[in-house]
Amino acid sequence: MNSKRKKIIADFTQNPVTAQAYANIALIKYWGKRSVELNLPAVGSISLTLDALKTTTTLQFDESLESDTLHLDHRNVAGKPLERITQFLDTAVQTGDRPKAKIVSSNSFPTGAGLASSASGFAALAVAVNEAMNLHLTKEELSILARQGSGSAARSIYGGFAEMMCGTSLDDDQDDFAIQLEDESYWDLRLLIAVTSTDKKETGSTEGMVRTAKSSPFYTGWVESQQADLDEMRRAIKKKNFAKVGELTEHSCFKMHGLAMSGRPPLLYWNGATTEMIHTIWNLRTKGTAAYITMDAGPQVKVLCQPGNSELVKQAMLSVKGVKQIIEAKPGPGAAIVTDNQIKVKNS
Ligand code: 2P0
Repeated sequence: MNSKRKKIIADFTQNPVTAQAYANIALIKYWGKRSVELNLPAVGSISLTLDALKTTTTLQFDESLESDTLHLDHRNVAGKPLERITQFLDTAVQTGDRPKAKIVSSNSFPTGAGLASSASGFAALAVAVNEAMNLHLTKEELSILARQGSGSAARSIYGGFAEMMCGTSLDDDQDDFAIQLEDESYWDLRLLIAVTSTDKKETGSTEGMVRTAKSSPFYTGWVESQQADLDEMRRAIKKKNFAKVGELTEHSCFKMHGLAMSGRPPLLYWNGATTEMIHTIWNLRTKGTAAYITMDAGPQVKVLCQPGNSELVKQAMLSVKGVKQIIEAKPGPGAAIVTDNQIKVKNS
């Protein structure tokens, strides 16, 4: 064990540490990796953190444990999800020779159905392990750590609008961190989420990204056109130009899904209700209501609108057959430690 590792292990607390983090919606999507091994994105992305999609995670290192344990949404979980967490903790602490951990986590929304539970999950875990192991990571370092768990998690370190930067190295991830563009109080917007299925998706994002990069003839165009979308979105957010933010959000979403559909075999994350919802929202827009669609690696439809239109948009969304639930979200806060029912925000 080298001296740094010794110090890290010597500093840890066996007390439980609780963190909260919120999922985010990518307005400019991340899809594709330049290194699968290091989980390095092929493109940058811009997101909005959402207050209604919360993960609460309690982490407790315990020298008497023989292996890590995971209790997720009131169930013991083993296999791949637990292996992913063990690997994440080993990376965070920089050694597998560490006290094992008990992790109890719950989501305020369906897990694994394209609602970005891995984003809030790994952001919460990054903040919790930082506290429990006294790693003293800055926000940018926390985002690098969260990214090693899941690419989108890097953005959930921050509240409001965040941008994930994309480096160029294939063996170094120091340029692949997220930054905050604007905090959660900057712009009062609504994101309405129509849950059209709570089934686990058949093809996860990682597998989907790898397949697309390997087999889509459009992949190079996707990567090359991303910078212009990022630049335009940053400007539109700065000007609070809602129509522009909405138009760019839809464009990035359909470009990503078109890309996924063009892989071999094709990847289609939508169901019937997803498609029906697209037409419903576009129809609403032709009648003068500014509302814009986005979707991730699942059949749920997310609609961006302004607060004054949210009730009207919600009613239109509820009229679509197959919609099980509408979740209404506002811009949410960044990941933080919870102490005595209070959120402790560390400035770094
Ligand atoms: C995003 N998605 O930007 C894109 C849009 C889904 C569609 O990031 O492989 O779970 O763990 O880095 O973060 C979902 O993928 O992928 C995702 P990994 P992640 O939000």
